[in-house]
Amino acid sequence: MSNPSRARVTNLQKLTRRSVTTALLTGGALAVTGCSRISRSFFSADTHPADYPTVEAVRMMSRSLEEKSNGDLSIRIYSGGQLGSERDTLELTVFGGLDLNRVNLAPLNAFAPETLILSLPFLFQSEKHLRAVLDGAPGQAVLDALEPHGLIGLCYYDSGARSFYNVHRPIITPTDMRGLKIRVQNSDLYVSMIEALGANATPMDLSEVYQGLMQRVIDGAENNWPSYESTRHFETAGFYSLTSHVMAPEVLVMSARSWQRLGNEERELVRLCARESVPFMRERWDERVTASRERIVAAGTKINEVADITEFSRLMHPVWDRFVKTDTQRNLLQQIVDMGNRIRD
Ligand code: GTR
Repeated sequence: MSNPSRARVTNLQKLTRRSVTTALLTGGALAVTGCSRISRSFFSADTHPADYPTVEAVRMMSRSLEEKSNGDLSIRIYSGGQLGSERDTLELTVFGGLDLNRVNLAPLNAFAPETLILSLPFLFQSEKHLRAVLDGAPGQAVLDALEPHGLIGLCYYDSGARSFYNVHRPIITPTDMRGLKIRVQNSDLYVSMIEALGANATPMDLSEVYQGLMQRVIDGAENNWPSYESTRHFETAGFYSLTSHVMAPEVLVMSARSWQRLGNEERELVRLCARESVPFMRERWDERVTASRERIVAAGTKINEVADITEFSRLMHPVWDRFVKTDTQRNLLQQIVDMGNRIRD
């Protein structure tokens, strides 16, 4: 069977990639309308397919931008990883070759240390805790921390909880992880989390994972229900073990270069429409988690609870100290932990 993600990177798409960059560099996304108003179509990337909640949310954002700007502003989405991996498209975004990008926080970990905080294992006590943090001051502080790196953080989207899956066996205790080669996103934090459990971490782009599992280059990976389903990894890696070790969110960013080209009113509109797409996305996300889980169960995937989640948490916890180094990070972390305690009490 062919790898569905990889098959998507065709010559046509390489061409698309080139033409998007060329179009933007030559001002191709700008068009003068009949009454000499400038209309602008932002170019946006997503690794997920067109029916994934993150893509649907940006599509919804485009509709409300168009409506509120009387047709002057809109978004053209390149979904399904057409423009490359998250790491590549982020570079393009910083450089101004792409206006918008929906990515996970993981590829930002290397250059914005504040993003590491929201990616720490076993940080959030519940979805309620996560959403309160993202909607509150700590969430905003992490979005603001992206600006010096050439990105404007617009909003977060849900990503649920990530759990391990593999081709061999159910992971019931951390000992079951020993020796497994687990694909991770390109982030040192993720590498450390896997090593803390005695497994071997292999950083790899998402588009290569299906083939990697098929050819046993890797034994497993980790992700949420919708990604495990939409990438069809469940077809080869048939054991999904509910560790729920990370709840790092998705983020929608705009290139600071594109941002600088906007007037104040346009900026406000972009921020407003991004904010408005969040509750829509959460609704779509919750539905998608249920639908994905049903599809995975129906396919005969072996799903298991772990014996004692505190064992996983205890082993992974030392990575907090390794990656939380600055006062700003410590401050953020403290706020998040305090919020969790308040919500629980
Ligand atoms: C998904 C996430 C993507 C990407 C992917 C991965 O859950 O939505 O942005 O981070 O995981 O594992 O590469």
